[in-house]
Amino acid sequence: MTRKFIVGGNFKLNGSQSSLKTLVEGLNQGDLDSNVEIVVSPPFVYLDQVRKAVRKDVAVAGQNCYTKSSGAYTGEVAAEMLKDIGIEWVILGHSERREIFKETDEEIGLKVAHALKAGLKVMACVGEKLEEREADKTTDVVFRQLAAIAKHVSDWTNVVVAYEPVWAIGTGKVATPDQAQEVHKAIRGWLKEKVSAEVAEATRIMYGGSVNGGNAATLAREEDVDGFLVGGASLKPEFVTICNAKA
Ligand code: G2H
Repeated sequence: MTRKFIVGGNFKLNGSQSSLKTLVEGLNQGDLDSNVEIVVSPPFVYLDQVRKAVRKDVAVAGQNCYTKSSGAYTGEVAAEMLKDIGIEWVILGHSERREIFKETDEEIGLKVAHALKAGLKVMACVGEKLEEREADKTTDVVFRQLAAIAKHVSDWTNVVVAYEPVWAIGTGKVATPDQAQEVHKAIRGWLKEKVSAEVAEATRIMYGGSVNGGNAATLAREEDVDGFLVGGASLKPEFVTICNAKA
């Protein structure tokens, strides 16, 4: 089975109307590999602007959403609202949400459940911290995070797993291709054991953490690396190089 390569641009808390206009124009003019699925994720307030302006073969993702559809939850955004404005994807469980905003495994599982129910596709993020890797706990942590997500998923068609080692995020310290492959293979093994061989074979596992135009092609050669979730470099022209890394 061939898994379609997927590249996400997670703009995080960056951008303005004017800078995103320029960025989208760059993408629209870029020579993008048509065999790659591309998704960009600007901050909420720019989702509509980006969705309307970006080429139709590039999808748009929210960077988060809540576990409820509506109500007295000041400051939150519902999956249904993202759907309502034509957004197809959402990133959930990013380590910045886990660390800075104290989202728990349980809460992330509930968010995944709700987003899928609302009809969004989900990039579900997992990844270990440096001290956890050094204590040889990488797979313990990643499997624990995966289990909390998998508990709420009955159909994996609309789920992509993003493995993002926290020590590699925004640090310039990218995982080596071997390090990435080792964990991606372990994740696929976990899916095979805990879900099914079919789901393990079909589910895409993206790598995230300091991916750039210089290291993407080498990482993309690894058997179980099915794409990238890109932060800093997605705001730069080299994002096009990363999208084409598999070509
Ligand atoms: C990891 C990644 C994007 P960066 O968070 O999700 O960010 O590429 O800046 O390390």
